[in-house]
Amino acid sequence: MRLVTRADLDGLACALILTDNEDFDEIVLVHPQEITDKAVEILPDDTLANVPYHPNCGRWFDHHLLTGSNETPPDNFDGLHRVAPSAAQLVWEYFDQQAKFTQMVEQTNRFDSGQLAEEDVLRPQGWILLGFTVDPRTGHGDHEAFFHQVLDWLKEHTLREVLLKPEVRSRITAMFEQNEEFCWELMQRSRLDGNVVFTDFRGVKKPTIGNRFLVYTLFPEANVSVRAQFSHAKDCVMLNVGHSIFNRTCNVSVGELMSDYGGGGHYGAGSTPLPIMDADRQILEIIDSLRD
Ligand SMILES: [Mn+2]
Repeated sequence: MRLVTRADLDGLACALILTDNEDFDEIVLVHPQEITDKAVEILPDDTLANVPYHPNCGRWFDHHLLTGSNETPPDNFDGLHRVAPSAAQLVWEYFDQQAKFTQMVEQTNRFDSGQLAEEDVLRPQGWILLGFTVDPRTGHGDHEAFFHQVLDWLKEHTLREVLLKPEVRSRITAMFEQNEEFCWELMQRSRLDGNVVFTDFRGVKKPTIGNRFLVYTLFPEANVSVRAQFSHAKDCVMLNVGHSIFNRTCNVSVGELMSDYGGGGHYGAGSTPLPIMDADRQILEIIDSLRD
């Protein structure tokens, strides 16, 4: 039996609860788009968590919107799906809300749904801090190996002990240094189009990675952000769109909008690949759809 999940804090919390209750032979880390694109093989006894539904899987937990680019599960599927702050919340409910995971799930809910204060972005602590260090979107190298390592540690140690591990501490230090540089790059590469802040990292060879919420501390007048950068394989442009977590006035469903272009996501955040040749036109179109 395999667990297929995403290597972020939500995936980590799902994995902790699932492996506490059942034995898994392997934990496979994927990007949600790989499930949508059917780019990974899914087996009949696979448990999927925090990723879209795949018709081959045995059990499924997810909290994303079901949009046009997703497969629809049968009514009697095993697992849980509804719009919720995190997939971990649903896995936790499925296994009778074990008290030892309550705090982790509460904090994962806050982190995954962006219910954060400016303080959590600038000076994160506890699960939120761990969340930023494991998050693939924060862009540290080798995040999959790190995810497995942190998962193993959390089975044996308290959160405080894990945050004190040298490997974790060095990531935290690197993250704060990068955030400073990232702020500088954001200021240079972003422009405000009414309520939309658009950041174009396509011209940057190796974009600095940084906290994805920093843009909202720098552009408090924007209520939604659009960020373009080349995909890892440089075969398309990846567009990331998100409602500001501080200025909560954007009422366009980002997940729906992204699914019009083949991507997906939540009401408040999502992403889509765009063909390189057509990206400029489609980006303008998307910004237009997001304008107040
Ligand atoms: Mn999630």
